[in-house]
Amino acid sequence: MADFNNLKLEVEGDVAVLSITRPAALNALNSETLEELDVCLTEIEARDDIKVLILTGGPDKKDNAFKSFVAGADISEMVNFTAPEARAFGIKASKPFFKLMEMRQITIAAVNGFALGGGCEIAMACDIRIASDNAIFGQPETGLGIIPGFGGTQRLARLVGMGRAKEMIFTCDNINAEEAYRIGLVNKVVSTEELMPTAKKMASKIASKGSYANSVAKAAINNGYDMDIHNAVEMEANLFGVVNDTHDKKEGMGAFLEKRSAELTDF
Ligand code: CO8
Repeated sequence: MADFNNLKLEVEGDVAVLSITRPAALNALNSETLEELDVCLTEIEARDDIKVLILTGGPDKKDNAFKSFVAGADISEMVNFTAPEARAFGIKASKPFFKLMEMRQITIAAVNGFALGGGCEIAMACDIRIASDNAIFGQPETGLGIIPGFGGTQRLARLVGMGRAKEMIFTCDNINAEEAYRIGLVNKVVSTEELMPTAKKMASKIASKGSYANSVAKAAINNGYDMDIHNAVEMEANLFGVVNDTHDKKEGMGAFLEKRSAELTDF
């Protein structure tokens, strides 16, 4: 793996934990971090040994406590952007963001503090979100005279519905983890201490299932979301055909019928 200034990757069995580590700026996303994320996620996707990826925020500079997931895009970098530079920055971000959404590994955001602006947006690009009870979500962009530009105007409405997305974006009000759970922005809320154990437990459970089947199910969910239901179900039938021609299908069903545990290996 390449060396990174703003990322830390730890692999335990078939689960990887990727931490964004810019303690001087509460893990805010600058160009370098976005470029590193793109390289790192590309490398992870090529690895057969990593089945599930957990994305989280590294510790704060002051007391080494976990205070921020990602406090947004880097305001000090964006402040002097021209329109073409801002557009290029958005496109630079869209590559790793789409990778999190579309890579064959299942992605879990373990949100351990501030998830503001680009931080809320990168969490939303992941398949699943688990929050610690001190997490804070928000889209403060219009208060800065900009709009959410890392997919927030699109992904937030898809996750929580248009009314709540508009309220969060227009008021810039932050919401706590319980409210994020209530509106469907996060899947689960746990104590700070339980955050990583819970994320790792869910990751291990996912990794124990058919990894190829999970990656095909992920593609089916993503691709079908914006299709009309007839085309979407036809696309699902086509992918169902594909997963019927695998080792894991024979092994998974064979093991059930023979009353033994399955050895699922396709990815
Ligand atoms: N960018 C740059 N630096 C930051 C950011 C950020 N987003 N957030 C925090 N920092 C820095 C602070 O400047 C400070 O640096 P220093 O110690 O050198 O003064 C350090 O991190 C610690 O921050 P604070 O002292 O402010 O910590 P507090 O605990 O007092 O406050 C907050 C924490 C509430 C999170 C506060 O830091 C804050 O409000 N941060 C900004 C949050 C924000 O507005 N985020 C949205 C940014 S805009 C965005 O994300 C747009 C995404 C789409 C872009 C599309 C482009 C095409």
